[in-house]
Amino acid sequence: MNSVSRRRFLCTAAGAGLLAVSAEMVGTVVAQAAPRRIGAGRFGPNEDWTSGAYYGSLGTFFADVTGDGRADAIVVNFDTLTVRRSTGSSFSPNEDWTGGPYYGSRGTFFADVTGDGRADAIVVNDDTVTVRRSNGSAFTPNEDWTGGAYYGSRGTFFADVTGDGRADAIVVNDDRVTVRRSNGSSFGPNEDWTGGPYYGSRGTFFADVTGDGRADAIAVNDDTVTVRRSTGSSFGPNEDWTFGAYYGSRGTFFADVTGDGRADAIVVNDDTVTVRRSTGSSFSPNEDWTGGPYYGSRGTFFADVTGDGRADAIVVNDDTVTVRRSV
Ligand SMILES: [Ca+2]
Ligand SMILES: [Ca+2]
Ligand SMILES: [Ca+2]
Ligand SMILES: [Ca+2]
Repeated sequence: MNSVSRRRFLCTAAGAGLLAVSAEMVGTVVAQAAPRRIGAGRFGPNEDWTSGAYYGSLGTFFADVTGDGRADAIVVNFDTLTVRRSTGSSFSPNEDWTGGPYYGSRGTFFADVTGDGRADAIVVNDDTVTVRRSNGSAFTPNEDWTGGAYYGSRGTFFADVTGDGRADAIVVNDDRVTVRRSNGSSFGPNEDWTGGPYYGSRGTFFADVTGDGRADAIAVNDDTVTVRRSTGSSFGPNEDWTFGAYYGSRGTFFADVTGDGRADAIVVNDDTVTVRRSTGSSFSPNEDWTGGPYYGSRGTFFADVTGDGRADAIVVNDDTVTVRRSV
């Protein structure tokens, strides 16, 4: 290690709060993780990623089912479930991942409940929650993960609220938010994480806005957006993160578009897409990221399809799927 890189490491270590580092310790550092590059703060030009229609009658989803860090494009139809892998600059040809119907009467979801880095396919039915694990090229046979009914009157969600890398099962009801932790092969017993009602009139979301690896609970109401941080075993007190109304007529989303590990708040309106960055304790002022209308007739999504750590903006229309990269 030359003196330049050594100085850089010492500087980084001091910045991280490690004040005394011996030369010997420095010498043992073989490689440091490259710092994430923070984006310029906009979505780039339109790119056609499918060159033709691609959407599902039961839903279109973007999640990394292959485990390479790039979100893939998934469509759910009555007869089967199809994946098109992200190459980083387009979606490759159709692959049948279930060889037959797979969807839930109360919803179909994609999240990594096993913790291997590949999003698994989850269906919620009236009587149970079923998981089919991703093996990287297909979804494996049905596994019953709840042994009984589990869904919320105000929504059912899958997000890692405990920070162990496995998405947990969350239901929102009128009186509370309940979590069942993933142990990698099933969901554990019910835990009350709010001790009372918590939901938003315009939507309830679970995303890691603080950057500690645990998804936090977010409620979007007419007058403001509130956050309750995950402590790993409950959601903490209410915090006002916008001090005023913030929601989109075409949707409100939480995804890390800047690449700092904290999910940002995104609203889609008829005229533009607006981002408010997470500071870790609030959402900062409005930024126009598209300079004009950008939404899909069949849905608008934010997911990292390029694999650089920043969520991109995806619109699904009748004729094609368009991506605008976070740049
Ligand atoms: Ca992928
Ligand atoms: Ca998995
Ligand atoms: Ca968090
Ligand atoms: Ca961010």
